[in-house]
Amino acid sequence: MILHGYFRSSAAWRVRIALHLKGLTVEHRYQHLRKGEQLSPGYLALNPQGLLPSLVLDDGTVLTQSLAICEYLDEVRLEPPLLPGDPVSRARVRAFAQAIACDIHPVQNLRVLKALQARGQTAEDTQTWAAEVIARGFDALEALATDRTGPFAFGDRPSLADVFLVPQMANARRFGVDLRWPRLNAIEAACLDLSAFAETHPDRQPDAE
Ligand SMILES: N[C@@H](CCC(=O)N[C@@H](CS)C(=O)NCC(=O)O)C(=O)O
Repeated sequence: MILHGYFRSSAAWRVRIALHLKGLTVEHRYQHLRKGEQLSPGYLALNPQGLLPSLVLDDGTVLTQSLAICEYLDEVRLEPPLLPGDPVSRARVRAFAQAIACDIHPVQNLRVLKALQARGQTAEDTQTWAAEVIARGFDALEALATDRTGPFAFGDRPSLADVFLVPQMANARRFGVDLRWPRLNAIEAACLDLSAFAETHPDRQPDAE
């Protein structure tokens, strides 16, 4: 398989973590977001959204959207599971991951910040707004993570909730958010003790700048 990513893409980092947890190795190809390589004709032919990540399967099938990719990996490689067994817990883990993927992360996207700046917002305004969205989202995540029975967001092993949270916390730092959420901080620390999270960290990627 081939993973198209970029060291700083938090959506690509989610997939790197899931692959590592599943013990799967892939070839990595890099699209430099600041140089606009995600919008090159070659990449758009793979992913018409022009977003990272994309995962190309061995038969050439292209999968897009990090949540869909992570769930695909969870379905084809059952161990260790990234979703709990019972339906209510599964829904809660998915809700946590989707709060990040659908509600918190999208507004820090390069194209969104650029579009706002093209409409007259200063870089400082857009950064401040992005940081506010993250902080409001993290208030909710801290409240959603109340029934922890282990070191991770939901239980004693990492789930999709953790896979999505850790990259978002790195984004929060980049946007200058003061990380004042004790449960989220404890979850992140537990995750970063695992090689699946530590070795896939943006700073440790070959394309890191
Ligand atoms: N919902 C998508 C979001 C993907 C996404 O926003 N990727 C960012 C990098 S983290 C990107 O490619 N941005 C390029 C751009 O804004 O042009 C997913 O989860 O895969």
